[in-house]
Amino acid sequence: MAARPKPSPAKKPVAIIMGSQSDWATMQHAAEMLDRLKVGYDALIVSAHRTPDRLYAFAKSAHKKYRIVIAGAGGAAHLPGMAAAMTTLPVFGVPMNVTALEGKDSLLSIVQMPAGIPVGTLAIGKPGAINAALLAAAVLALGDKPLARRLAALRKAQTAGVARRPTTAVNEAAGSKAVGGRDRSKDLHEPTRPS
Ligand code: RP5
Repeated sequence: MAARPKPSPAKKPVAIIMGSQSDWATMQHAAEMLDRLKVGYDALIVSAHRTPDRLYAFAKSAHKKYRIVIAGAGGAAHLPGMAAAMTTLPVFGVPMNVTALEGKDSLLSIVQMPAGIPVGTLAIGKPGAINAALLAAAVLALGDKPLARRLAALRKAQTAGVARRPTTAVNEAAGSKAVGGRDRSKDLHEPTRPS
């Protein structure tokens, strides 16, 4: 197994990998959060089942380019665990809500790793994708003070955006809000597409 790299300000410290193009609708929320925090990333389709050689090549060399891997997968969802088996980088797994079992299958598959090969498992779907990005940023912020300040500012803005009382208008617009009580959709940069 490859050794972990020395901490360095990599331009794209995060790899967002996903099992299928169909996962991008969910995983783009991780990309958007990283954009908001000005954290660089690559978004790649790497399927444990359909492109196992691509997964092997990615995971074996991931430490040379990245510091954190975010892996989204649905169904049998072997991607996060198999990536974690081949790298000592932190791997955060995001279960996709794409199957008849509504992501519960992916959640159980990703979370039930054997002792010795950890995958930090997030919530199913969009909340998990957003939180995987926030968690990745939090880890990177341990050695990056400007990023730590951006993360703290985002939390502060999120708190400030929560109204004390509900209103009809807020409830109707809730679907367009990513986190907190303010519609930030216009703040977002268009994420790099994986295909
Ligand atoms: C998994 O199978 C992927 O991560 C995706 O969530 C799921 C379905 O893939 P598609 O059939 O939509 O390509 O490997």
